Amino acid sequence: MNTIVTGLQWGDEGKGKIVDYLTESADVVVRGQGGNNAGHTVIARGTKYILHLLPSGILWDGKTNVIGNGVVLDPIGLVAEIARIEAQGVAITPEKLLISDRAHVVLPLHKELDAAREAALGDRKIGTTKRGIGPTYADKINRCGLRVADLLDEAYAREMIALRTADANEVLARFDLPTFDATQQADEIYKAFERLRPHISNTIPVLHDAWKAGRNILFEGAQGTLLDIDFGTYPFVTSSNTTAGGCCTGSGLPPTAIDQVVGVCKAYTTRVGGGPFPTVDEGLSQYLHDLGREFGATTGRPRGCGWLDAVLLRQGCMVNGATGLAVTNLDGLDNYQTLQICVAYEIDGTRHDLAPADRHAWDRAVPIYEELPGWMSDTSGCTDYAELPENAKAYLLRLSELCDTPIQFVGVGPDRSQTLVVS
Ligand code: 2SA
Ligand code: GDP
Ligand code: MG
Repeated sequence: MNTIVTGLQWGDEGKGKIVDYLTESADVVVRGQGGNNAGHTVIARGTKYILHLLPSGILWDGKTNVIGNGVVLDPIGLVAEIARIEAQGVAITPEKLLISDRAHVVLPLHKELDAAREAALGDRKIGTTKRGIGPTYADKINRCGLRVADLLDEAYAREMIALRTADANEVLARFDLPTFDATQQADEIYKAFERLRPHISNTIPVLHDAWKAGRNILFEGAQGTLLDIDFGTYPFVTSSNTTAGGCCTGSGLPPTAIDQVVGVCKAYTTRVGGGPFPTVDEGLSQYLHDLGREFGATTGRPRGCGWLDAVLLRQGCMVNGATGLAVTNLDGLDNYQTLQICVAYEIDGTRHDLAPADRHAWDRAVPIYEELPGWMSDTSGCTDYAELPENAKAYLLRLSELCDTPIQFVGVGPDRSQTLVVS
């Protein structure tokens, strides 16, 4: 069974936890897009791990973890992450972690360009994680990027880094920002690369062979559908295809190999960074922040919170081909008297069941809400779907109807054991 786990909202849906749960029966865990802008929180055996580039399967023994070609890889960031996770007692060996030789490399200058561009945008900034994601994907598409395979030929890679640095310095100088020294930058990259070198390989046959041998492959999506470069709230998106298709192009495993797509969403909605968020609710944000919840795993930024938006989820299920929903953080709503679900938008007097493409229409989108009664009881101790309060089940059922997708998992707490299997 080959499975894609994809986020249906603006990221941070709890994918890390669902992937970790599914990893038990997986042989291979793959990241196919994004970079260390992702932050996946996994609580396993009582220990909290925050993963950025490492696939969640790294926390298990005997699993193969692949960083695919579609990922943008910051060697310095990855080495720091490996050191941090190893310090938590997890060994990261070349057998456990494979890095595609086709992945693109994030250089320090990409991070600086990311920050410079954000500063230049002023009020219209995207709210990026400043991890250099956009500039690195831009170089990839512009065909001037550096790939991991290039690093294997040091003389050539140093030449490329020098060219790229000269280009970037021109831009940075325009913003009166510090420029880079190409040699120093290449030295930093190579210092980190030595730790990664034993992990580099052509990962395409590894995945193909695993598929043909009937081993279970699990794809760990990063960010979410609404941050997808094509299907998200453009331009307030990340620079990769975060939807299910991106897992195939980002790994080399074809669409015919995929058996199921699990769409992960929270029982409410959150977003960090700029851009539209029709169902945002100040009261709900305050309530969840007061509970110590909803702060970014990578940057610690408080996430804006709002009501469940079925317009966005419906579209997310369509473009991902979700075969099941994993609804996390149900426990976050335990003590709310009355809950709302946005079932459609009204834009200029017309009802819309799907999200608009026109970026200005978002500003005029007024949510049409359906009100449902809360359950006013603690769900975090539930160990079986049947134990959930009736109103909680009714809330989930309504969500499932609105998206025309069955509920497969429900999350009632951050721990691995707090995942209820529905079907
Ligand atoms: P970028 O850095 O170019 O990918 O930013 C572009 C947009 O994508 C959003 N984005 C994210 N949104 C939620 N979570 C993300 N990762 C971290 C986490 C967030 C954190 O998983 O907790 O710690 O702040 C993530 N990564 C990118 C970003 O906010 C921009 O809207
Ligand atoms: P990801 O980027 O989609 O993997 O999600 P993050 O790890 O960035 O954010 C999800 C947050 O919700 C983390 O703090 C998780 O520990 C937490 N979490 C996940 N599922 C649940 C759940 O069902 N209940 C609660 N209370 N927390 C959860
Ligand atoms: Mg996250």
